[in-house]
Amino acid sequence: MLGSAGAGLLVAGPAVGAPAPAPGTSAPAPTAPAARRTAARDTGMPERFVWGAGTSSYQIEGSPLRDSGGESVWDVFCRQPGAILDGSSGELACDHHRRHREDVALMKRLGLGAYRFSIAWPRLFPDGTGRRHEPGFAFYDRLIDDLLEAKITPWITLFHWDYPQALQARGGWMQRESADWFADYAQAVVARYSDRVRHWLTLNEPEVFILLGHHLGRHAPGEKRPWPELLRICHHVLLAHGKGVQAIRAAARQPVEVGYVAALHPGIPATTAEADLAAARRFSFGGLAGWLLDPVYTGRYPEEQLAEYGAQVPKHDPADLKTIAQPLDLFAMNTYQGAVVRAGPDGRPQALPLPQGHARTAFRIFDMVPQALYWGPRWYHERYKLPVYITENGMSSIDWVSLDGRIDDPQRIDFLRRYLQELRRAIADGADVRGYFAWSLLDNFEWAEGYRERFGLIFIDYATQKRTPKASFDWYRDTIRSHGATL
Ligand code: IFM
Repeated sequence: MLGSAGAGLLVAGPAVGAPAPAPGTSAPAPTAPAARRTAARDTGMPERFVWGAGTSSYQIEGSPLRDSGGESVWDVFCRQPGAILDGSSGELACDHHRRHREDVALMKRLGLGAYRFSIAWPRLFPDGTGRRHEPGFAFYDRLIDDLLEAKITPWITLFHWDYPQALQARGGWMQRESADWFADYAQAVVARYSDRVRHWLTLNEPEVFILLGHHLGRHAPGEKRPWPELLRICHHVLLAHGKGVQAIRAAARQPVEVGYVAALHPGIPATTAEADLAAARRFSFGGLAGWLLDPVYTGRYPEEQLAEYGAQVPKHDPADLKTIAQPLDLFAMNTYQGAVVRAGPDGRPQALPLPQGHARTAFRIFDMVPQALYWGPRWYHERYKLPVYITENGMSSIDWVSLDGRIDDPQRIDFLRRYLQELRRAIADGADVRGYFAWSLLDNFEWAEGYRERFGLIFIDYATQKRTPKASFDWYRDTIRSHGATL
């Protein structure tokens, strides 16, 4: 999803210096209560650990336009010649809108405790605000009811990038009013479903949709705005989150848990030296990703980036930061990789290139760096003191149906096992991690890459819409069954 140009802006700085040692092997473990350590090592994950998988609306459902809903910026973007690598779109995707029953049955077979999905805003409000589209609301009623019947806890993300085109036409996130549009939408969704749904996530990976969609032009709506305008968008998106949380809490019909999902690329200390530990920690809060964390959790823009962005930071009412920093119940992180970091000569973090031939996934911008799930939860919990959930982790591989009908994806199994082992080690060493959501339940529309990247535990034959569980599906089912003891 993010190429090197984008990744460099999201995190503290470009990769420089000598090759990294094997990630994480030389750094110390955090100290932790011995009881917790023993529990996680001997018996797998802690008792109430949540085993989940995730998807998002535009990537699997099929466009709301097929159901007389509204258009999203992705419907429009996909029509631009050359925007999507294989010329495809999410028009039909996995046709989950019509096949959700079958998909919920597969989730049940997998033994999922929780399913994270997003709501397509234009499916409910074709114009973004105002007029409601009842068939859209009814679809999520059915999905939620089916999940509950299968004893799977729904986790809803309110916004995973399919912004209503009607609002984009009114200026979109450049308008301060966009925060109220989002809050009104959040209020309506929570009023409708919170009798049955307790887990709410406001925005998915704001740093990614802002950077790729509004600066690099690689994602919808395809804008290439200069940095000062991007920072204004950031401010409005953060305000939308804050107002959204207020709306969720005001509309909720039972106690709820609310979070905000960041795409994070944690720093892994190159050695046990204090300076390297400090550099890795600092790296984990750098760049645009860090810019969008502190306001949410501490009510302040981070000093380091304030100094760097200087006069480009938009003038804002300090009261906005109070609105943005609503109390949250959890820290949600999507993590696919991390960077091995050491302290540079000036003490600043230096990300080291991974050793030559280092393991990479099929989507070549994603390296395999399992220690990201050891250090990430540690750094973010240390700073924000909230229970951590890994809301996305997984990989795309080159999967196909073998002659015997099986889909063997040993690399995905190895990837998931390595990352989950690191997560278990983090828990054993004291990190408060409460759940893990594999990305993704189904192969799906991978944005600008189209259908070329397959992230699913379930293979989709897009010509027939046939679903076939991959070998990793069986592996994850067994891991869930053993509650991580077989890791
Ligand atoms: O498919 C995406 C998802 O929509 C957001 N996080 C990263 C995934 C893999 O690129």
